[in-house]
Amino acid sequence: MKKVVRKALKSGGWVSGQKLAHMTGASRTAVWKHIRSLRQDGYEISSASGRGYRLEKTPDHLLLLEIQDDVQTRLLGSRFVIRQEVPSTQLELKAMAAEGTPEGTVVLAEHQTQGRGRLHRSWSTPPGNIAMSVLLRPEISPREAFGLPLLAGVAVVRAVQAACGLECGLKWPNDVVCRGMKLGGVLIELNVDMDRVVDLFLGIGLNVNTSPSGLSQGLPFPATSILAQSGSACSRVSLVQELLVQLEELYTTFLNHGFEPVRQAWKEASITLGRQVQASGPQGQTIEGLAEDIDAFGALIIRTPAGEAVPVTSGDVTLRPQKDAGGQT
Ligand code: BTX
Repeated sequence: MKKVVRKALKSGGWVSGQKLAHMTGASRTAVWKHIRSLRQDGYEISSASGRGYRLEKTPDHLLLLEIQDDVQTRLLGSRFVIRQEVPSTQLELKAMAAEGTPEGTVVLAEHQTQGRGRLHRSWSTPPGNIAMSVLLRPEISPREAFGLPLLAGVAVVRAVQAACGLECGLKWPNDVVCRGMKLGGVLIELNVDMDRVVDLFLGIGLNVNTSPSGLSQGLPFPATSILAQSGSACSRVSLVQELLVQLEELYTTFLNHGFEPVRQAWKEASITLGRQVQASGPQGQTIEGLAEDIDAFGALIIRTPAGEAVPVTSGDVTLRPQKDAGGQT
């Protein structure tokens, strides 16, 4: 019933208490209780005698009702769990997977106390961020799963563009970068059995409505947020919904047609290819050269000055400054 009241108010304008009572089949006292509960959730609702109620503002909280309501996906979001604070949404989802939660389960948290990055690094989650983990169970080998972080990076770039109107790009493998600063990142962790993936935990961290001063200081790579870049807040609910749509579309393509279409999409979103880069090689050696391509599994191919094409499969790359410093770095 609360959902009906919220939907009626979201359609805009004044809605009388009598009409809401009629729509919900409840008493006007019950309607008033739902209004009070919505206000407690952060909805700003005006009331005026003779006119009824009017929704003034939807909160920027990750509310289950809001996210579930218009979500346009079939698989992703089969179950939503939204927490105020967890150590890490990845750890939360892993515990749920061990208990048999279905594929497509999404865990979101307003705050993480031990947010995880790649290579045992940490990820900070200041207020206004998105911290989300999604459970997938693709029938693939761990080697094929190598392409999934790149796939997720493309989904983030597309969703940020569609929901917030902001252009960003991908630094290999999956740093989401806007004007040379890190906007978000992707972490994939696997449970594997006999060379097959059993559970794939896809984590996305994204700085959305975080004020620039709220972003952690002293990071080796400058950080930014959608708010800082576009100058206006972006609805995290819409962004989460769009992220799930983009992820599901790319994931379906990947399952049906393999990595190649995703590879092409990643190349379009890349700010790495065509740049002089430095990376760590398989034996820990430093590789410098031109970021030429990504291969059929997503490894970065660096063409060294000696003309050798070296595939890089892990670690980070550093982009060398461009001669004309005007573009994205
Ligand atoms: P990464 O290893 O590429 O990036 C981690 C590095 O990024 C850190 O060492 C730090 O320098 C920097 N950093 C930390 N926090 C931020 C931030 N908020 N904005 C910009 N830079 C930052 C990227 O790892 C993968 C991040 C995945 C995070 C998600 S959140 C939901 C899920 N749960 C969880 O614990 N991790 C994932």
